[in-house]
Amino acid sequence: MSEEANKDEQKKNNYSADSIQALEGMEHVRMRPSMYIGDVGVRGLHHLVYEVVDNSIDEAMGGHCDTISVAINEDNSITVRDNGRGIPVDIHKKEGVSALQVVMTKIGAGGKFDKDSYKVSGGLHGVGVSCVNALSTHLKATVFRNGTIYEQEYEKGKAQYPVKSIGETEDRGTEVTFYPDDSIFTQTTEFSYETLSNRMRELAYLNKGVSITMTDKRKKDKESPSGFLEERFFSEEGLKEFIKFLDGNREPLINGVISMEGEKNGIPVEVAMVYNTSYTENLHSYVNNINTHEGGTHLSGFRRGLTGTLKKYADASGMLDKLKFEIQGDDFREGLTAIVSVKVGEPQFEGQTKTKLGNREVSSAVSQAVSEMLTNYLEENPEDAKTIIQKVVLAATARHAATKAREMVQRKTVMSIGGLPGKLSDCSDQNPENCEVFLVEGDSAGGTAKQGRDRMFQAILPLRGKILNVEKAMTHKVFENEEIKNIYTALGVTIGTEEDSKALNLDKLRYHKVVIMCDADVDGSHIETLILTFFFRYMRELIEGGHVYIATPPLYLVKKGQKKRYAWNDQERDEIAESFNGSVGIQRYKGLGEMNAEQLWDTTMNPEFRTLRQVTIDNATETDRVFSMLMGDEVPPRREFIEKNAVYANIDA
Ligand code: 0RA
Repeated sequence: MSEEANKDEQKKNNYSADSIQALEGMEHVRMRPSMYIGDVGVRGLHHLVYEVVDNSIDEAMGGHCDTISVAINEDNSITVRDNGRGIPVDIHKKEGVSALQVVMTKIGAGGKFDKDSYKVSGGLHGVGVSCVNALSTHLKATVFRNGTIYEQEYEKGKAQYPVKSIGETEDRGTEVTFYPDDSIFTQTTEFSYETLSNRMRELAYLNKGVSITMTDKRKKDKESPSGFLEERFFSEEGLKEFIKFLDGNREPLINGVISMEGEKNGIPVEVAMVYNTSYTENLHSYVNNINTHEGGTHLSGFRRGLTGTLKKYADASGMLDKLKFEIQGDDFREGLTAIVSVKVGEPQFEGQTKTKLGNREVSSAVSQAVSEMLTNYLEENPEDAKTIIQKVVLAATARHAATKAREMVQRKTVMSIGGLPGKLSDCSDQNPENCEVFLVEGDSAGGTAKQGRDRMFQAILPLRGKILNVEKAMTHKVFENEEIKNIYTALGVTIGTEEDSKALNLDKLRYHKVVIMCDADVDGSHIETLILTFFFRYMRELIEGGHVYIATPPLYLVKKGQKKRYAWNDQERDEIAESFNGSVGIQRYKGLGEMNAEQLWDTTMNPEFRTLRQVTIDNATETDRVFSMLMGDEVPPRREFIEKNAVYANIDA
């Protein structure tokens, strides 16, 4: 064999060996999708879109692209387009096929062959667009590059033909259209416009100067330029604007936004913060555009920088001279809303949900950045500085008073046995994994639930009327509240770990399901929101652990003679009535109290027939904004929200 032919033979062998490897990679993604995208539920489905968009964001961060569009098409497929350089289509030396095909079909290939690319973005799992391809029944990639339009299509990740040119163009960029595989995403393949647009808004704030348009072609809108439901997100000032959007429903304590943007020790750091008149602390942190729920070194760097700088300023001001106790870190963060965003080349993610940044070097970078930013601001705005320190002193004083209340909550839970709240009807099973507790609105419904339950594994905790609105209450009031104390004690959770004085300790959680059960009316949903607000602000780990559920009692009982069926909405009611043909009796349940124990068990509590809605936090930043709007002081935005969502409020009309 000639040398040339030998080389060719070798190349062919290599090529097939590599493509077998690639295939195995794709097969593995399809066999174990959760390993790559977290889960195959609603969250994983939307993750596919983020993965594709992240590639375009990378291109934008490298300065090659400023416009991205994302569309949910009429057939529920997704199209993402950018005006970047376009994925290269020339033959990849090592792989023997086009670079486009490598990017689309090789797990973990990403943009790695382009060493200069400024690649710090990438999804939570950083798995790349090839994973999306593997999990799609069909995907089409179109590249606009060198004056030519190139195209390649794939099925379940397999290329259907080599890259071909299909025409000429003056555009530049990449377009990807994909159809999620319903044999993988068995729960649903329907995309939520709201979920996607919330994420696109967030990305626009985190990457200023990039225009991101989100379109829903399933919904017509005569007023928008495209004729479809559409929003364009664009931020000139980045985090500075993001924080105004986030905190817009709270009353500002000072007028200014304190912000900085720059590089520290080679790490790009962006910080923005405001103080408001509330008592809650709202810290949001991002690494490479990913929300780091569990915090990490960047957040601890922020806290350290903040505490150090404010303490120094306060000491020098003499405003602390009369204070009889130490100011703590927490005191500096009451009424603080802040966003910290860093870009890290090789992020190490730790923690239960892999959303905690571990890189040591980031801590001092952020801490230094914050010190400089804050020192400047305090010097230039002495009035604001005074207002902030006064608020801190107030917080410290209140906290001092609250410590007792908090300790009570802690001590009680620690000696939990015998210390359970009198109102709790506990279950007999001792294994928390099997157990559930129903938080029930009102004593009378509580009584019915107690009769109807399976006492082996179901406990009942009745709550008196409306629980405290924690969004408006000072921390010590929260810990002094009887109903809230009962919740802590009944659940067996404690506050404070070695690392974080506010963290929730779930080691002794007594029930793995905590079910909120309220009337299916306006009052009921208000109480439900109050309880959720409490969980979100004070027991977020409980939600994140997947322990919080909402029960769904029926709205109607349709009867004809001996025949009886329940309905959960108007449509169901009408369908049942029709199937019973003839005159039927319809009972509208206004509250849980109208059901007897057996009915409540059959419809709402029996695991075999009930529907529990699990509470999840899809986007913590947006959830924070919504709670501050629903439960805060400002009335107009709340009214607007309720009017927009009047379908729910109308149930009783
Ligand atoms: C690597 C190299 C080059 C472009 C890209 C990746 C790229 C990837 C994606 C994914 C979505 N949109 C994208 N846009 C660009 C180009 C290198 C060059 O032209 O020199």
